[in-house]
Amino acid sequence: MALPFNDLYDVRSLLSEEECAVQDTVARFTNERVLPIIGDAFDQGRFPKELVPEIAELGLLGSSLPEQYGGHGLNAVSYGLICQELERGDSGIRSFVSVQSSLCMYPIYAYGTEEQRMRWLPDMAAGKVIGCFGLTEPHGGSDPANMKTTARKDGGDWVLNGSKMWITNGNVADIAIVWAQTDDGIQGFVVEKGMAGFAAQEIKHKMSLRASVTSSLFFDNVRVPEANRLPNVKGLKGPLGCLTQARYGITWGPIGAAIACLDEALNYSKERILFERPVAATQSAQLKLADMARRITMGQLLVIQLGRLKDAGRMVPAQVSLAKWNNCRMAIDIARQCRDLLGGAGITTEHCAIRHALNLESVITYEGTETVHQLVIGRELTGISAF
Ligand code: TGC
Ligand code: FAD
Repeated sequence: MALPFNDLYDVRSLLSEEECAVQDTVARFTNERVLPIIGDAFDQGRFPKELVPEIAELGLLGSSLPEQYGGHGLNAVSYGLICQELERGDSGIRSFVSVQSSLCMYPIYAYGTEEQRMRWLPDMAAGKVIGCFGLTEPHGGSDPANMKTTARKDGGDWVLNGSKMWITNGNVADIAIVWAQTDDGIQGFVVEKGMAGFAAQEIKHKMSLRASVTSSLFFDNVRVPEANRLPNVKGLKGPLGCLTQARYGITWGPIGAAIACLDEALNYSKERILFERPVAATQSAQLKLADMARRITMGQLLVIQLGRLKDAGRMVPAQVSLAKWNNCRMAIDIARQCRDLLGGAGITTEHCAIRHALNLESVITYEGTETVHQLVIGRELTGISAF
């Protein structure tokens, strides 16, 4: 019997029953609810917000958190599988879940008070409150230590000034987790929509992540009460700790995108007859397809081990960097090659390859560019920081 094209090494057999059930549930959601609409949403530059209640209903928002906060206590491998199956649909849908779960619910859970957890997390898990995460600033996202947004203590409040750029969910968010420089180092604040002086402006003309909202945020003397400061972390390790959670999910996501592209290219090249034989019967097409399957398989083995390390409490950020770098590079190369195998047909969003290839331009850039992750590994090996 032929091996399944999307699991040559039977990685599925390494999953528990619960992990398989999570994967199957999200796969069904992607097949039935995402794939039928996502090409049009991408064309129209529209985030399909109508999917949010169903995503929440399936328990995909903050899925790793304990139940009293609306989560389901899922393990890291299950969270990875959620990201993979969603990104098989579209990176924008996975992005929405990554930001809500890893970049917004996680810091409230990890750095917030019990009161703050109860105030926001259950509604966020239910999709009633949407979050965004403001770290990147216009003058240079790779170097967040050079942060210009400030928060100044004024009586019982904090006053925020500055701006953030490239913020996923910015214009659909009810709250923003905003990182700002204080006299006591970088701190996190929950800024609420409607607070005077706080504005979001959607970034237009994107050729990537078109089914996702990306915004600039502006803070002009925004008065934020002390009750909205996340008190349990100070310094860059606060936002970087959130990035480790989100980057972990992103190590899995692009595998889904790559599988979707390979699936499409396999079907197309078996049916496309040129020079009196299917394109799939040529050696050069088979070399390309075999190489894609090889790289997907390596990516799958990388993340299952990464997930097991995370679940054992042994994962370190450099391991996440290696997998983020490897799997984003693997997926964008595969998406581009699949686009090529489809010829002219590959340039329209009737097929998924070009949409995934364009989306992956963002995925390989956000959450640390490929270069940043390469330099993290370089520092790990040499002990010398080359940033
Ligand atoms: P360094 O100054 O050495 O360290 C500062 C403190 O942070 C700790 N730390 C980490 N903690 C947790 N996770 C990590 N990955 C961490 N990396 C460092 C570190 O131990 C130290 O702690 P302490 O206690 O000693 O103070 O910082 P560094 O030299 O390691 O950082 C340099 C660099 C370039 C790696 C870092 O600045 C970086 O990662 N830059 C890239 C910025 C980035 O990724 N931005 C992403 C913005 S969010 C986003 O893109 C969302 S997209 C979402 C979507 O739509 O899916
Ligand atoms: P820069 O940091 O200016 O980098 C420019 C180039 O310089 C890159 O090629 C980079 O690799 C290279 N470079 C950087 N440092 C070095 C070095 N030391 N040596 C050699 N080369 C180097 N941010 C958020 O805070 N929240 C979000 O929700 C969010 N969502 C995003 C959604 C999208 C669609 C996109 C595109 C970005 C999003 N970002 C978000 C921002 C993202 O994290 C940044 O774009 C990213 O960190 C890179 O920052 P930059 O764009 O300012 O590029």
